[in-house]
Amino acid sequence: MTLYCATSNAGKLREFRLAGQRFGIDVMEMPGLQEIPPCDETGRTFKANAILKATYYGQQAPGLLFADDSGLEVDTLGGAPGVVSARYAGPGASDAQNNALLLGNMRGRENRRARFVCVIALANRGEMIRTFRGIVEGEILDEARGAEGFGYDPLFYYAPYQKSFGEASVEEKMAVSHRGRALTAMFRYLSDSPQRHKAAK
Ligand code: ITT
Repeated sequence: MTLYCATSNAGKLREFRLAGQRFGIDVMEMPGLQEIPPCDETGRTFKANAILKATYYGQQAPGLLFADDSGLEVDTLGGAPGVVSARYAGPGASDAQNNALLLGNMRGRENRRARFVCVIALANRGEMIRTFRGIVEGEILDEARGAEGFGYDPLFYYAPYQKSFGEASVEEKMAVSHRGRALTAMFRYLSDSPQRHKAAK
């Protein structure tokens, strides 16, 4: 079974493909994605933006397509960076710039609680089917640790592993992460629904 995804984030794509392999699902980048003008992510929630992306790109996909909207919520920053996680330090910001801003904003703060949130929206040729949500709780470190993963991973400490997501292998991260949980829910849903399976062929 092939499932298309719409993302321009290479870190996400790597994780999608790995999770798909576990369920025998071939996750492929949507053909022609780079030629389509990017979707305006104007929603105020992860769910709203995931739906915007899945319905927008899905109209041009040859079958089932999903999109992921995700980010980091930090309690002491009132939930920031939240839906603007990708552009926290401004439009086109790099991971390094976003991480530097987060570290600066966290300086001297005692409460380090944070979570990654992921909402995946699944659509069939632009018609919404369902959304799936995953969350993982952690703490913001006061300096980067590790070079694995992407985005805020080196600053996200996951206590059960006693390491940051930047120090965890992609397999370790996906076993517990927001994205791993949301993807598992979607793959289970598809495996349990033979009709959906058919639509994807
Ligand atoms: P697409 O919309 O093309 O999928 P994007 O990176 O712009 O790519 P989002 O708007 O969903 O995607 O922003 C997600 C941002 O949240 C991402 O760029 C990271 O900064 C952060 N993020 C999400 N999941 C993460 C993870 O697993 N590890 C580290 N940072 C993550």
